[in-house]
Amino acid sequence: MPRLIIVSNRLPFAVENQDGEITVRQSSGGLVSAIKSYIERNKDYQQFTGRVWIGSMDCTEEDWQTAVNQGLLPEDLMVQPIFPESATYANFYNGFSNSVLWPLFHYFPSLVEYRKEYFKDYKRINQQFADAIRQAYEPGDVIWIHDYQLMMVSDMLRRVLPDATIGFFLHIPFPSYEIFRLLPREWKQQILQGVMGADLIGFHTHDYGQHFIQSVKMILQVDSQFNTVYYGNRMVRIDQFPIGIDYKKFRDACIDETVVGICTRIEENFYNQKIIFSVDRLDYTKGISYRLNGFEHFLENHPEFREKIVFILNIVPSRDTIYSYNEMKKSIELQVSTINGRFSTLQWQPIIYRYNHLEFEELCALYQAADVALITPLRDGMNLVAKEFIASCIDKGVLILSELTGAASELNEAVLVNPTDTDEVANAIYSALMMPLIEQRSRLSYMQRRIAEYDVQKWINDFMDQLIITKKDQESLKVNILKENHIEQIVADFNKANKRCILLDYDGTLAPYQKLPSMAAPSEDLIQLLKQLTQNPSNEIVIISGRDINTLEKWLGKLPLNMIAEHGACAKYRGEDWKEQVAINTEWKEQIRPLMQLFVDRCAGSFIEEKKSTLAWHYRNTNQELGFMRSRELRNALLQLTANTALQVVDGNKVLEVRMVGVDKGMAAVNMISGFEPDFVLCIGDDVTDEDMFRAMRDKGYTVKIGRANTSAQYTILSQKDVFPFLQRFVQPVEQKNVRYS
Ligand code: GDG
Repeated sequence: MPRLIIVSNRLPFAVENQDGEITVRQSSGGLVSAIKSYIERNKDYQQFTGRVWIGSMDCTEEDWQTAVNQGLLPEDLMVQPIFPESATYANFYNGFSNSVLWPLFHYFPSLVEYRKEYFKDYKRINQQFADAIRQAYEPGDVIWIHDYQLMMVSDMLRRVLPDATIGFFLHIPFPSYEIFRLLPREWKQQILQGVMGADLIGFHTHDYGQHFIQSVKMILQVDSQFNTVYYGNRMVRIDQFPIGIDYKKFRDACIDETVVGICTRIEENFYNQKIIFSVDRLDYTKGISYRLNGFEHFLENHPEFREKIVFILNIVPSRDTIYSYNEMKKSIELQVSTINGRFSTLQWQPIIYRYNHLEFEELCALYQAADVALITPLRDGMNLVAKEFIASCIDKGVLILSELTGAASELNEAVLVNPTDTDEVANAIYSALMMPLIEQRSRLSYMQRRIAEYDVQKWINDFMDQLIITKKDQESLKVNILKENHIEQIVADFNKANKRCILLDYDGTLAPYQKLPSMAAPSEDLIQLLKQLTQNPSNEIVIISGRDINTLEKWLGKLPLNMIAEHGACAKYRGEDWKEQVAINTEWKEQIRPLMQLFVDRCAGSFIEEKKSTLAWHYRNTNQELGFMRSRELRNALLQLTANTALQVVDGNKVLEVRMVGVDKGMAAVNMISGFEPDFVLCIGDDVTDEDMFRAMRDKGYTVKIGRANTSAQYTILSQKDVFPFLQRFVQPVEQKNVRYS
């Protein structure tokens, strides 16, 4: 049975040395809270035989060893510390992680410090993590890497452990492509490549996942289907897993003696006053200054509430070695004292401000005592405090929550606000204070049910289940490279057969792609090969292409071939005339052509190819990045335009093609071969449009895909160059076989 290797920047506790006395302190924070409760609750859980937690330690190796020797470390998991060199770590942590990724991913691009040494050391520390994981790794282990500090570890590991099961979870938002693309080219490419080393990539919300997929498509130029990205020879899944809390722990705290005791004291202290509460790490993303503005505005608008409310604002020290965080702390403190100075009376002060870490019991007591939780970050991946508050409410409590948190998408019954809108925040405080108890309870019960249902156990189990499923799906999608023994079998079957049918796509299969479609005329060698194949009357060779009739006639018309043009719209049997296979309606072209023309104008080098039944926009010959970007835009526009019509948008190899539904290579191939009754079928193709043919032919014969990509074909040939030698294996003297002429 496998072990679970959890990897996070920090281990879930700190080792401190005070005058030679070593102590171990639990750390707080969303990630740590979640995984610690999972481990506590799953002591006997049988899915994994063991748990290893790898993370960095901010202490000397000697102090660590002392803590180990004194038995101060948790027994329920193996911990493997990493001791990074301090200057490198500072560039990695304060630098790249917290002065580049953190501000950018939280939509504060102006705070980003683009310094090369930060990126260099980010990579270095990520490599140190990858090396440590590799050392700890045993075959079969499941590796789960967490958060923005370790975005390059998955790929570094994948290079040395190609078959490992790796999951990655991002705890902060993934920003929209327009924000992410601000990173220098090399950084953004390597970060995305880094994350794509994982098998399953998890985000808190659907939006973050979509943003990530969009960036991967634009920057790494790969394609996706729903939540699946095909990257190199691997299938990577992207999904949403909104992190939950340990609901039971917070419910149990509601009846815990110590907690109830503290709660009672708070309530007595603020007798006759409503309590508004907030707790946040010190961070600009938490929007504390806007929150204070909103509160001040509320006090201005509602003098009747003076002396009747108190706002307990608890800020937890964080990243205080970063200069800007210290400046922010000073500015918050100034704002608090300005508001207090302005509204306090001899017996009342509106804001109780604290800058400290709370014990768990005190935190729970404050959640319970609060009438209103005011949680208004400018951005937050999820925000666990909101969920913890809801879980702690017994018979009262209103949550005012920023709509810019991940939690807002689950907690619809909260009073949702835009944190920068001072009026809205002030009004929300007023309506929360005035909300009838019955409404409070009704809203709470909806939210509590949801949080209880998808708690931290569910979150982790869900992620693990999806990771295992992804791994299995990858296995079933692995391409099956056509090897010599397969070729021998295929050739043997060919030789045994009385009637053989070989269906061949043209571009990318028989001929390599060229800058312009008109440049892909067949070489003399190819003509000779086709001639030889067609010499044997037992062979029916079918060229099945998206090309128009004229081009196929011009290039191949003199050979005794069967041909299918325009993906099946027209067909011609050997020696006969071309026939339209479906009634072709072309009125739709008038709607589509102007849109495609717009993209021709906007993307130099792209052009429209008009065939009888289809319109295609080619972008092979454009600037790679621009062409890809425009192709995504055009694809979206075409999909919108053709929604609920009989038209289909085919996303081919550097081409977007619009055609009528029902015209595809699958149907065309079936129709064509039905007349031949072959006892041997081989079809070869490279493009998305050939997939229809592969699906239709899979149970009729051999199917071969050119190029490494996800396919329904049975076999894969990696390079177009290898098609020619493969086809030569089917050339044989006519009299060698027991030929039956048709
Ligand atoms: C990141 C993302 C995402 C806080 N102060 C004290 C204390 N805490 C505990 C809370 C809560 C956790 O720390 C904070 O979680 P958040 O979710 O609010 O924020 P981050 O730490 O920034 O977490 C965030 C999270 O990862 C999980 O994916 O939600 O968006 O930024 O559990 O209770 N606990 C104690 N004393 C404190 O003073 N005991």
